[in-house]
Amino acid sequence: MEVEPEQTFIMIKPDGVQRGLVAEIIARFERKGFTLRGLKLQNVQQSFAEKHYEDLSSKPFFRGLVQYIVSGPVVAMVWEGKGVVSTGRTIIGATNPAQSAPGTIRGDYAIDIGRNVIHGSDSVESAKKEIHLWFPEGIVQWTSSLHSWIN
Ligand code: FUP
Repeated sequence: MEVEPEQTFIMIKPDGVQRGLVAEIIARFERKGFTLRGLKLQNVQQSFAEKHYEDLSSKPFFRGLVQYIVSGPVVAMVWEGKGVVSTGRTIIGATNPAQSAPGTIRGDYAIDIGRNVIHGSDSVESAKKEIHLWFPEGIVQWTSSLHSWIN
């Protein structure tokens, strides 16, 4: 039986885009061995940001979080590979940059929980939901002819 490859949704938030961290972040996922499956730069409508973060709608920081996400373009991506949801979260680092380890993206590039550069799905289930929300058009299908040894 063929197992569906694991995918995660990664978003470079407006501060990551405006600080010129896009290439650096993509490089970290590529070098780890994950495969890029979807990529787009886009502005986010308020209602869309509210939908993306709907699980946090009762939190006191929700309004500020939505304002931050709509403040400039974000880079929305789908990455694929073994354990990519969990390993992606490890690469990203803890939510609060004060607690993110050096060597992680937030540990290296952020100091404020409200400007923490990047989002990554927290489970396989939420990854599916987020990929469907952000890429309703679907993603490019391709098979690497070079790196079959990776997976
Ligand atoms: P994460 O999965 O690491 O993005 O963390 P959460 O889903 O718990 O939070 C989503 C976003 O809300 C975080 F990226 C930053 C923001 N947030 C705050 O601004 N203040 C908080 O106290 C907690 C989260």
